[in-house]
Amino acid sequence: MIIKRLEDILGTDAEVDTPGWTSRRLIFKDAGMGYSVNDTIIKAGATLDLTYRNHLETVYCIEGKGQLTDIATGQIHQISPGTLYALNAHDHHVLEANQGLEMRMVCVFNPPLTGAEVHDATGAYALE
Ligand code: 9YT
Repeated sequence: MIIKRLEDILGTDAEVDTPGWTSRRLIFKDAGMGYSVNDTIIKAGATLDLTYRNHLETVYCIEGKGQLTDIATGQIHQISPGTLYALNAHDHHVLEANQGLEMRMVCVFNPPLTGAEVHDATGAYALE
């Protein structure tokens, strides 16, 4: 059994900070679970243009507000606590956090992240 607390990983290598987001990586590949789990802050006003071509991702919003654009259809979805989106088709999407309000998301990736990934120029993570 693995027990982790967010407070124990803050300030360690498992906390990955970028200009748009900070990802606190709770479960990653080493755990052998077949998926990874992050507690991710999307910074207020951030706009993320993402296509996880190598991963499937499910995202569950627990704090903050923003909007998600499905680039293929142009559909815009409002995201708020209790909203989940699952990128089941490697969907090209743009996530925007409202100005003045960060978002907090629980993010699950399959295959699992190794722990240190940051996005490449296309908004993807490499397949490790
Ligand atoms: C929601 C989203 O994809 N944010 C980018 C960061 C990523 N989810 C991560 O590594 O936690």
